[in-house]
Amino acid sequence: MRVDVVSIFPAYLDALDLSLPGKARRSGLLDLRVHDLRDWTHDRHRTVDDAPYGGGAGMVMRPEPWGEALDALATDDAVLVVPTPAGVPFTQIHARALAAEEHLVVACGRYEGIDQRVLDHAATRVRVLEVSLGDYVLNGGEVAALAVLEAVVRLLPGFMGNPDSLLEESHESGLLEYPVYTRPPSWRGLEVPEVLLGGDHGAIERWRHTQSLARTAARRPDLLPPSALLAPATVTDAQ
Ligand code: 6GU
Repeated sequence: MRVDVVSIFPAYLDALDLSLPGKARRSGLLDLRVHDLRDWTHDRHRTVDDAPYGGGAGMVMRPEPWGEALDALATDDAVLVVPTPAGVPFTQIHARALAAEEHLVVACGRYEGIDQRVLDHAATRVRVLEVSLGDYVLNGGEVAALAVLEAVVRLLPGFMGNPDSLLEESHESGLLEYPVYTRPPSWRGLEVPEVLLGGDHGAIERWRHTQSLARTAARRPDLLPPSALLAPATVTDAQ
């Protein structure tokens, strides 16, 4: 997969050299390039922002550098990903869809956002996806781009050592993950649940499913399927 990231703080994206995405880059699974938006400015001060038409606080990113950057980077087959608190909530569904693409361009905005015409113009030519990480405000798209790219890259075929571990985690099943334990069996007076110490794999699977339902009901009832809402006794039993 080819990924181009455009930012006025390209050093934010240095973290992609670490850990698992770094491994994917070195192995050739991921061709990631980070670009400085100011390379597409032409004035002495390399200006990227200006005051908003209509007034109001903050600054807006000017369309010209963004237009030139996207002309240069976003080939017609690319998906343009724009992290913004005004986007649709980014989910595992998006991560899976993006992992199947050949080419992503990630446009990291700062200030109050990018002039809307940049996105409108890009949308005449490429698929545009404006995504938000959640209901809070970051100073710019860079940290969100790191999160989106990590979620996508770990799904690339051949990325995970053991692909089975992808199937069992939170959000792949539609429920939150059950609690996990390792040795020792007793620690600071706290015991590993008995069922996990026996070898009854059916009982373990049922216990884990019940725990997942209980956790999801307590923390994210919005994720529960309607069928789970009709069986509250199962959820209560698990706590
Ligand atoms: Cl994607 N961008 C910014 N700037 N803030 C956010 C966000 C994205 N998601 C949540 N807050």
